[in-house]
Amino acid sequence: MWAERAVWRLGPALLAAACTGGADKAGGDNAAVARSFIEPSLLEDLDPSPGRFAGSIRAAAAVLPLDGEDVELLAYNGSVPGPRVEVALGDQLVLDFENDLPDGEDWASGVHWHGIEGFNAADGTPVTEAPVLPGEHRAYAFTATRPGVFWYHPHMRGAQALFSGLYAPLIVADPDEARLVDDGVLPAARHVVVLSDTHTVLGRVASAEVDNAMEIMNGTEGSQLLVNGAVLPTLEVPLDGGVRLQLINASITRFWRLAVPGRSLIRVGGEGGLLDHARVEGGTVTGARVGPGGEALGAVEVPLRFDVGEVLLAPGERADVVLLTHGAPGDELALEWRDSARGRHDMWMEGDEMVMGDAADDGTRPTVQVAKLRLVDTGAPSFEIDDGAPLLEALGRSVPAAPTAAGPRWTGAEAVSLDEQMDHVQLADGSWEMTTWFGIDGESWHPQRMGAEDPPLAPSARRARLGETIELEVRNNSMMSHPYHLHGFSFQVIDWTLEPEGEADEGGETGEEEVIRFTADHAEWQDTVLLPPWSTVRLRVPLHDPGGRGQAAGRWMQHCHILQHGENGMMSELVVEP
Ligand SMILES: [Cu+2]
Repeated sequence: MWAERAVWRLGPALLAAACTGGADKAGGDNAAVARSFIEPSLLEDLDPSPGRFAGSIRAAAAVLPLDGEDVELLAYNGSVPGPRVEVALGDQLVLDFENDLPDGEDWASGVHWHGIEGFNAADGTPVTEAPVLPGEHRAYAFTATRPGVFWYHPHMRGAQALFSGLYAPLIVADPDEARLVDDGVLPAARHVVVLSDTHTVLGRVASAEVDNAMEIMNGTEGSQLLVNGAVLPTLEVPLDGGVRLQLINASITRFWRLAVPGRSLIRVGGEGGLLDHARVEGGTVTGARVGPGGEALGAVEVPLRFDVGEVLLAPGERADVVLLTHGAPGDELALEWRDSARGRHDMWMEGDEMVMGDAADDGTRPTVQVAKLRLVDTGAPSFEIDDGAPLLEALGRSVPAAPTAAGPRWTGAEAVSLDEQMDHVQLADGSWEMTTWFGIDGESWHPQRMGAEDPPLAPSARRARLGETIELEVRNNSMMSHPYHLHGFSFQVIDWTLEPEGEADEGGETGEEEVIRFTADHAEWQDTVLLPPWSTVRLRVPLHDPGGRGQAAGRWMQHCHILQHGENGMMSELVVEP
């Protein structure tokens, strides 16, 4: 089903000119001089008291070296990525954000703390606060209530802001991490690795705010693939040990399928902290065929869109992985970006009819080396880890399974539906114009576009109460992959359902054909989940209030993290009542 070339019939031919304008800004061969690996600098803690962290973050234009030239970027505290915030579980943070972005360029901003739970007033979106205008500042206060790899970025004009450099890591350490390192369960060497892309022309970042319907549909991918803001940096890693890489996909559109030839990236954690066991993922997954009446029809192996030992991160997703570094001093390992089919669209003629479907090179574009890992003898103790190695289990702990639903069940016909449409319309002068449309539950909504201080509620908003656990299905009602992100609350995936005939019955009822169901084989908290075309994911979302004072009540956004999709309407809200 993954290889099926679905098409969308658009009717009579368009002018050829309307068909050009793919979203890939250029080749992307990363043919640059290797630079040394620069880790995002640690944000200084201005509060000496234990359990509290106070920091200052300033967004401003900055001219920084990128790929051999000086480029005008936007940066937090003068660097891309911005400074990394590292705290312990339970720490209380106060982060003062100063907007020093260029005045007169519509850079109203704010900071969204991606993955942080339960502090609505600090969520940094157009439905939780008035924009921070250039010259203004705002303090965000929240508590780090879950360990994991998080990040922060603007939620206003996000596509252009992130393409220009505004993103940074936020790491919340598990209280037992030091012990796991001491016990040789995790390697001592750890690096934060922010993955992004951009496209610069004559020292300036290209626009990601385009009106080309095809580029809006596909999203903008930059030609320069950046690892911690650099093209092809070199990272020194300890010989015969392991290195832990905390990966964050901060790209506005690009999917990062990462590989190290000859080695496995072994996942030890991600968006919600460490796992019970280490996992080597990729390859195929076993699903259960289910007939229209719910009857079991046997097992089936389904290929994933990344191979064994690789990691696939859609925009907004994170992973915590370990790479073994056995070898000889001076050996270099390559970190590679590989393409992964995501339903990137193209248009072509069939007879006299214009059709749209997966681009011919969707998932097969050339591999790009994005970083080098040089083995250095540091005297570090040798280290081993393999698939299934106990992590939290080595401590007698485990990730608790999410409680079963004691609240709304939005499943089946009630599922949250991610919708997209591309069309061409004939104008009064007889010419044709392409249009794109994105929505949730059939409603296109984006609060910033309304220009209001207090944006009206999304027509597709869902309501629930604090303390309830929602059972929520999210359905990808399209032939393109979309990463779904929920603000404010972590969820666990219960199962996925694929509709192999999804393309054939577009607009038809679900439940009429055979489907393939995959049940999650481990418990894990996350806030972003990738939905392949014509698939449904079932989530459990406990609406807890970690601050304990009703601070988790409020308007929380849910949206596609391909930022142009979200900003063009694939966005909604979850309203949590106290
Ligand atoms: Cu999307």
